[in-house]
Amino acid sequence: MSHLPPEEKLIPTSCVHNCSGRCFLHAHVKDGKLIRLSPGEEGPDSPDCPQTRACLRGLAQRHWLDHPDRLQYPLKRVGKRGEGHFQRISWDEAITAIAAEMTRIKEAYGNAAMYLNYGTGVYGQISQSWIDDSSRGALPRFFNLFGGFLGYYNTYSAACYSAAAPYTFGEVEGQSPDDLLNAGLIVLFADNPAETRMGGANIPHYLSLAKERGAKIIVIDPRHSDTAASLADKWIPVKPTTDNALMAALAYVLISEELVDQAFLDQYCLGFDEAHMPPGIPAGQSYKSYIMGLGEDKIAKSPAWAEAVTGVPREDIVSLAREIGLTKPCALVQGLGWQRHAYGEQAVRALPVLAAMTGNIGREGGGPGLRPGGHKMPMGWMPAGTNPVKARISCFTWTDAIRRGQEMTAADGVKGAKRLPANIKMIWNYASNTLINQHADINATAKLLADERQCEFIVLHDLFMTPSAKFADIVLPDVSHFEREDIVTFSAGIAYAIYHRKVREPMYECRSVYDVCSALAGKLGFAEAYTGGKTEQDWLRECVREAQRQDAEFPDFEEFRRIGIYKKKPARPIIAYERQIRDVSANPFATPSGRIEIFSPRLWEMNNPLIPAIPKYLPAWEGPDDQLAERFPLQCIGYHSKRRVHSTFDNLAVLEEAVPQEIWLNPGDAGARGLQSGEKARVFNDRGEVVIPVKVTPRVRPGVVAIPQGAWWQPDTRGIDHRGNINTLTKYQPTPLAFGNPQHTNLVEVVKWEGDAE
Ligand SMILES: Nc1nc2c(c(=O)[nH]1)N[C@H]1C(S)=C(S)[C@@H](COP(=O)(O)OP(=O)(O)OC[C@H]3O[C@@H](n4cnc5c(=O)[nH]c(N)nc54)[C@H](O)[C@@H]3O)O[C@H]1N2
Ligand SMILES: Nc1nc2c(c(=O)[nH]1)N[C@H]1C(S)=C(S)[C@@H](COP(=O)(O)OP(=O)(O)OC[C@H]3O[C@@H](n4cnc5c(=O)[nH]c(N)nc54)[C@H](O)[C@@H]3O)O[C@H]1N2
Ligand code: SF4
Ligand SMILES: [Mo]
Repeated sequence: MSHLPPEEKLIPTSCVHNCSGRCFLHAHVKDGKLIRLSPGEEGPDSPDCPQTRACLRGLAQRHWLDHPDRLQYPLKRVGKRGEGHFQRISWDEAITAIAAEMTRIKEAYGNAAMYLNYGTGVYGQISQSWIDDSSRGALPRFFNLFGGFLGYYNTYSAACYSAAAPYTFGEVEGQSPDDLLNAGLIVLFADNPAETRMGGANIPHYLSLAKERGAKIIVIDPRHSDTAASLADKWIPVKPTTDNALMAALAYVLISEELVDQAFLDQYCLGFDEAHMPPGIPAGQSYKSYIMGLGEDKIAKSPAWAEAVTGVPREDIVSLAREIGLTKPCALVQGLGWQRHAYGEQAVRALPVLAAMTGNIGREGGGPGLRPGGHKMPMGWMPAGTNPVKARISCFTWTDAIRRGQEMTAADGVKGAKRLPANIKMIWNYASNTLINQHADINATAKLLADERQCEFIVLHDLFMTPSAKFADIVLPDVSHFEREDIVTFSAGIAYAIYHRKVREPMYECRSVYDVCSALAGKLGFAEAYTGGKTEQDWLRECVREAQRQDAEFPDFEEFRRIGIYKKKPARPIIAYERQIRDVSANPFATPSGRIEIFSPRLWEMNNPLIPAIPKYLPAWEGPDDQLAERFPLQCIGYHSKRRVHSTFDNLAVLEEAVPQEIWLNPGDAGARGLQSGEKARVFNDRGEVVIPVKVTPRVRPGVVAIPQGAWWQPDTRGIDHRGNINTLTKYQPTPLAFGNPQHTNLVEVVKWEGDAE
């Protein structure tokens, strides 16, 4: 940077929040102080090797790093849990107290009573907070050496997706987004990458290029999302939870108008029609029978039928089906929004059927109807060893595991053990606001956590006094990722790795997760086993050695650390299931039948009408046709907004100026309630109430309201939330197959807020 003042130093670093981006940044440092962040300089931009280009949040985060509310020293709770009263303690006191409680809980209940809560605040090969695979990272390493912990599978992101997609395909593969450039038509279902995949090298980049090349883009979403607004030729506003009815009608039109690639279905798929069913299944169970009204329900899934369910006019359904059937190739892409719903498993498996019916699987410019995949970047991890506790829960069910863990079995999603050996008695909550803010039904969670006899000890490690932190017994101040070193990788149209260097010394008394775990290991007598005498940088050297082992061109450690970013331009896009489609007998799908299982015999054997063997439309609890709609007539969905990364940055005023927290309400629904933009509304159901400003807009379909998820819960003395946290309204009811979080499925009523009577 030639225009850089001589006293300013540029340090390559990265933005690493859980927004599905990883953007290269340069930190401008003067006299040891961070004065500015700018997009990292990383060579020329080109369509096939785009620059990473940080978004508004990434560039604004200096105000977050230097926020006056940063946690500065360890805190101990005084008063009742959840009241939010704390007292300063020293690190020595904190480590001593945690070690003593951990020892007590281990002796009284065993290691399976200690839960590491789901959290996505930190990515990195050492400090990663999301510990799904417990064989990596500093925190699980510590707990494994202490005798193990209750782990989780699943994510709050993609629970239904990860559980359901393998029943269709065996192994799940995604087409890489650089292949979108080969598509003639792109249909995005419940996908809003313009907000959820920001950053220059991400999916919107490829969507824009595809559009430039003449591809048509259609968005299916109850909201006119930023993606619909900025990239789409057409928006189809469907009622939430009804996409399966829409897709069934699309299949109906494809069949009726003979737009089906029968040869593809015959060769690669199981269960599309009665002639291709597994042995021993009674007649009428194939997908085609279900669609044409020859199945159990005897209902033809015609566009007229679907119009009544979905709210999408029948002629729009017919023309969408024709476009999908006639445009070759066509990329059908799913987001994760429709699977964070009641029966979220069903939509996940239905879109691949349309991709198969139109012969788009394994083809350039087409795809399997799944999420996009990405080019991989090899990288080592700080090894965590193995967890002696084998029991795991679906991450959404941790509140159940506090209440009644020992009753929980496979029927509640427990894996690795017949039943849980213990109720959860201790939670370590690292870089997570899921303890309160991000989990469903906040009022119920708050009540549960307030009872100190149930979960006896909660440690929380964060940068801020979040709504979750208020429920901790010990709060530890972490360094930010600008105050330590780590490596992150990114995988989309291109793959890359970023070394984020320490930009400045740790602030206040903040300490990193490795540092905290090393101190605790020392207290508990296994420091040497934990650290192996290594610093964080020593571990990172090993990570890079592993990358070099897998990729001969990967730079050596010093070089990588100096330049900060290593990008890999792929030779060609990833075409999902290309091998299988080329020769399915030599390369069968990883399903029991070796085919794409439209009908899944494994699901059939479960014999559960809520987990059908073929993807079906199942009317949702708290869906548009639930009786509860008489009292709470509006469907309330959440979404991931550009304003925040989940709850991260909610406390950043400059971002609130850019995108205020408000509920979207259709003009018809607003008019009926006498509400205008800028006024405040009460939004409520039997679980809770929020007060939030209204945005009256045709960008959300009638009968639906939308609140961006992630606002910091701010209850008054009556429990009414004044910040607009949607989890005040969401329901705790795990989905049937995945035991996932249906946090977008809620019925509410909205009325004008008449002021605070308190
Ligand atoms: N209603 C509803 N709820 C949802 C969702 C939804 O769509 N609707 N989405 C769900 C999804 S997909 C997810 S992934 C979860 C996400 O939920 P969480 O994983 O809890 O994500 P955040 O709310 O961003 O919380 C991350 C925390 O990490 C902290 N943090 C940031 N940087 C650091 C650091 O360097 N060190 C430490 N120690 N802490 C740090 C932040 O301050 C913040 O408190 O939410 C889920 N909840
Ligand atoms: N800016 C930003 N980016 C993020 C995140 C963030 O918090 N902020 N979080 C990241 C994480 S961890 C995740 S998991 C992903 C989440 O990615 P997604 O789950 O894909 O994001 P959502 O916004 O929940 O849902 C996508 C779209 O689905 C729509 N939708 C909701 N219900 C339905 C439905 O029933 N049918 C249809 N057709 N559409 C529906 C929503 O209106 C929304 O526009 O985003 C990632 N990216
Ligand atoms: S897209 Fe994500 S990683 Fe990139 S700058 Fe924005 S918040 Fe940071
Ligand atoms: Mo997520």
